Amino acid sequence: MDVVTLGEAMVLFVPTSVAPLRFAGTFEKTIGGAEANVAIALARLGHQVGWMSRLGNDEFGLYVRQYIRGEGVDTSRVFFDDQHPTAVFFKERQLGQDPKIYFYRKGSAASHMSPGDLDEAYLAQAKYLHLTGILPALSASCRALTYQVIELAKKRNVRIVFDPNIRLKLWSMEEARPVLMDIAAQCDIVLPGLEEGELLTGASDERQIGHILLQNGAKAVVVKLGERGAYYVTPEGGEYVAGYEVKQIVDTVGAGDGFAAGFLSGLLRGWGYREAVKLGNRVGSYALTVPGDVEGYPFWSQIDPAAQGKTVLR
Ligand code: KDG
Repeated sequence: MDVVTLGEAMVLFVPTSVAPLRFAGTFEKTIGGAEANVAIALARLGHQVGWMSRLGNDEFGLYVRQYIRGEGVDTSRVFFDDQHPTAVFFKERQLGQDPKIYFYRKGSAASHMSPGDLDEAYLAQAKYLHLTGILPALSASCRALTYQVIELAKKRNVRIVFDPNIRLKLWSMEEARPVLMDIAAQCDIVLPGLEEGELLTGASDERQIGHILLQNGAKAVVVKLGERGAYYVTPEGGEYVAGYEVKQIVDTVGAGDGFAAGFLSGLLRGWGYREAVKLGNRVGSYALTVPGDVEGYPFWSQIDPAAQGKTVLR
């Protein structure tokens, strides 16, 4: 297993029209959820990846598992919960800007995950654990689960990559900051967006953010800068890596997850940070071209045309 991740996936309804949600009559049904997005993008890039979670024992839960399993992600550690439902969320499309997001996830099956859901042996086979700041925001038991998985990953020498993914619809910044900084301190690589880095550290530019998060305990920090690309820094020094131009941006939701997948894919291929960040920028840019989260993520044959025809699925 290359990467194991854990978190909530939801059914996502994307209206077919650009209008306030109250006037939207038809929707496309798909899925979203940061960690599942990363798992799907990694599988398309050719990696062995496992997604751990809980879903409601309902039609939506079966749909979400089928979708993610159909992408080639291992779902053998996904449990079905008879008591609590699968979460859903909606995008409200807006002309020329990002959609508004509406979650219906309070009390969901995934929010009832707890440390008892973890399979240490399963985690231990992975090279990387991918974590986001959404999981600890879901509930107290999910927060306990986050700390537990970090402890187990460290014990079993699984490197941890952490995307803070601050979701202020789930908790306040006052509540989030100490928890996310504490988690960031225990992870190997931290991947904040610029605005997230500012909210977390109080610093106002990527260099300061990188410096503070290294001081806090990370071994490497990559600050995502949108169309400017990304800035990465390790104790050896930092560098800017240019982004990819996208002519028509449809929706930026899911781009950070694409970045995490591309970056991890580069590291798994044995590349240095510069090349890994470049691949992260590239995979993230594909996500900008579609209204859903995951439909745009590229297959490896799109990244490396030489791979075309050599592999059936990816
Ligand atoms: O990164 C994309 C996610 O934000 C989206 O799919 C929904 O997981 C989600 C969340 O909790 O914000």
